[in-house]
Amino acid sequence: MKGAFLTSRVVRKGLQASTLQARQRSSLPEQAHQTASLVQGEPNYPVVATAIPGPKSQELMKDLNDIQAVGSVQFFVDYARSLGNYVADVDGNILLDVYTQIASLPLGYNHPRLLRAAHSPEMTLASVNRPALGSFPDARWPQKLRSALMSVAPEGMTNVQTMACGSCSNENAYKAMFIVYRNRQRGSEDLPPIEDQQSCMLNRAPGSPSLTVLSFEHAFHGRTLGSLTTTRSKPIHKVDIPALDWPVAPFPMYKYPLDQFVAENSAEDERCLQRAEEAIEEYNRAGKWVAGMVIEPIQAEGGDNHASPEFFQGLQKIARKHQMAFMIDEVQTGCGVTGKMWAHQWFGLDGPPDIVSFSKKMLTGGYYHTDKYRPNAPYRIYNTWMGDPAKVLQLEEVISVMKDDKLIENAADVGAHLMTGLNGIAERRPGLLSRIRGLGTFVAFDLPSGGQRDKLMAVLRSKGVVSGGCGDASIRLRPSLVFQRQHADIYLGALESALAELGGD
Ligand code: PSZ
Repeated sequence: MKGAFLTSRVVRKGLQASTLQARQRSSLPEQAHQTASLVQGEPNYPVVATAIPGPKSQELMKDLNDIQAVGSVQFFVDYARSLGNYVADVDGNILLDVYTQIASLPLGYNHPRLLRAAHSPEMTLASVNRPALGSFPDARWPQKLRSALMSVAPEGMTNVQTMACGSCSNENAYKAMFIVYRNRQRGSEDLPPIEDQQSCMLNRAPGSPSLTVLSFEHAFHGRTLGSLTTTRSKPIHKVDIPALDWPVAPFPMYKYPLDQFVAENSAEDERCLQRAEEAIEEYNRAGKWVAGMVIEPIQAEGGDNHASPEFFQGLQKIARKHQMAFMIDEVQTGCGVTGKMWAHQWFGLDGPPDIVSFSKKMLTGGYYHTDKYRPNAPYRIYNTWMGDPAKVLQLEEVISVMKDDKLIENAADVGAHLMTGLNGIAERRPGLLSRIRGLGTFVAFDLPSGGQRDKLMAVLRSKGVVSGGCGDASIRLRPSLVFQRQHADIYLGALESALAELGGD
């Protein structure tokens, strides 16, 4: 408890200083009406004291550069002074964070309930004694899985496997697909015959079969070798890295506003469904059997591309018809941000998907699956840690805060507020913002060019807002679940003034 007190005192002390600076330096109007912040003591608005990255960040970049590549580092963070929706940097800037560590902070920074949970005796034990979960779990592990992960499992998904990160969750889920597919092809759940066991040691068929996974254009499923084959968002992720010959289908690209292009967008769904089925049939004919398909409910890294419930229902039917797994990657869309715990719950699917992977805001990686995808022998899906109980303890607290503070309802409400605000800006500044799209706070919009998008993000940062880009010319919002209307208003104000600076060029 002493530790908890110290940590929160550090956070409070930092914020007192920041509030003073805010009075002196903020160029943004103070919000007249604030609803009570979901994270007590949070700053009221951003403070920009230096260029970003500031001199201290630049110094640290030089230091780090001696040891590793720093090309992707934006600035160095002062985690002790960050709170709620505000990230503090080492140069005294306090920034409204609508990107939140690549969409991975469920409750913002230093949430008091997470700080308290961090000092519980069971968290201390879990942190000091990290188990090899597949072999030596703690007595409370089944109950912890139930109270954290299974309490929010998608309907009908009876199993969960924890993993370390999003990429390795997907990677292992693909393995589960292949095991089930081969068992079905052989018509047996027994261990594979000796011929298979010998040939797999040479990476040859039949033991190493040419099974495949269908993924979609613009998809992002991770960067490890198998998951990277299914990633198709940007060349920089893939170039020079060997990839497997696996099928691809187009993801629908809709015309906006959606209500004006109903017929065109529905034809686009049909086209993509047809192409998906053609790709599956083509690969099956060539003996590169398609064991499953993987898809994001909303493509995130690839440009925040949304598709209709009908499209996903159609895919589920195709997967059933071809006896392959239907897997949804909820690494970025999960944990309540879309206004439902899982984004695919918007789609009215006919029963559960076969596999749903998660990570980011869920704090632990992993995947839910139906009974059918349980491996038929020990050690087929396995590694040293297979997740981390400390992260599951944190998640238990996150889920409890989500319920107490109605954070999923909050995401739906703030998301609607954001969409109204963005549409208003688009009307006032025609030709600048387009394709405004979102579910809950999972919101994005486009600029006329990638160059203007990058410039807008830089201007936003100079006004104290950290945002993220995706796709060719999109800006996306990925705030945490404690992002409220007052934060949305600050964001919208900063956006409008940044757009005025950009002008019409
Ligand atoms: O550049 C990167 O490596 C990034 S930027 C954002 C992500 C990765 N997202 C990770 C991600 C995801 O959005 C989806 C839908 N599926 C899988 C992943 C991979 O998760 P990690 O990064 O935990 O391996």
